[in-house]
Amino acid sequence: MITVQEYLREHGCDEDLGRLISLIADQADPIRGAFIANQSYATTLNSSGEVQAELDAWADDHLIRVMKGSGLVSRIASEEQDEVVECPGSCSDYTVVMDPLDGSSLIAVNLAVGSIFGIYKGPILQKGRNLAAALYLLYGPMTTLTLSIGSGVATFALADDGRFLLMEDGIRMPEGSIYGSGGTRPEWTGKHTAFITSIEDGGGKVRYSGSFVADFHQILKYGGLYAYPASRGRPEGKLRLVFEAQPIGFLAMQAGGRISDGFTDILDILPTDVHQKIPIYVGSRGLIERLESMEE
Ligand code: AFP
Repeated sequence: MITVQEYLREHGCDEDLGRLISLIADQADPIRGAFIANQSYATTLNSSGEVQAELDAWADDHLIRVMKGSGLVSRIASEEQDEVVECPGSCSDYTVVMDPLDGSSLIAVNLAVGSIFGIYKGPILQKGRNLAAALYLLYGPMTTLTLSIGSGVATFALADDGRFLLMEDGIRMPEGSIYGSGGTRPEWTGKHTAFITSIEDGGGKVRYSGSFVADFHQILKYGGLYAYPASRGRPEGKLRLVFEAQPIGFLAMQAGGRISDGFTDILDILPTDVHQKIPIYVGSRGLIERLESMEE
């Protein structure tokens, strides 16, 4: 059985980056351990104006405290923080961008949720293609870690002894027909409606839970499409470029899939604001290319 630490060494991962990834992996247990105790909604709003669950704030505080204390991170941008958190005294130049708890409203109904991380060398506002690593924790029937350090994608499962053990390496996203789209049909744009209809006409099967990490993970394994599109009332979509689209897009690309805003590859977009939102289409390469070739 290969542990995540052994995998990182075998793949020639930079030592500090490997230590940082290990540190993040070690937080899976405390985060999922907090689910029972912290289920209510706080009265606070996050930077995107969304009501925070207590757990959102707890996971955010916990991760920032652990990373700040590690000396391995220079700055942290979190979906839950208005401002970038500077970490003076760091021995490295790594930036972590994160959604500490993605899909947290699903915890009350015991559906799978996740945590998303991107790690850059240098400043925050970079193209997603520059990521040194992207990873997510998925708290489902198993707790898993899905990771890329730029040499393919691997998934590890958390064992009883606290180690993440390799389940699958070299994951390739197949062409597939599972699909899920956020938003509501009356609000969708003409192009989005036509695209989803074409998938349905081709025998597509809807699977959408409301947790980006969980919904993406099944697309990674089975192929197909996850979308959170622009809508008439919300042209920028709902999901965040830096915290969600870039890390998940990097993982999709490393598995042979694609991420797009409907027109262009999201990994080529230079963010101008940490909290910027973007319409997202992520999934099998063929489907995304078909979407991009469709007329508006
Ligand atoms: P939170 O991170 O605020 O819980 O939002 C979840 C999310 O950003 C993403 O995980 C889901 O895919 C999407 O929102 C679900 O949104 P809808 O409830 O509008 O479908």
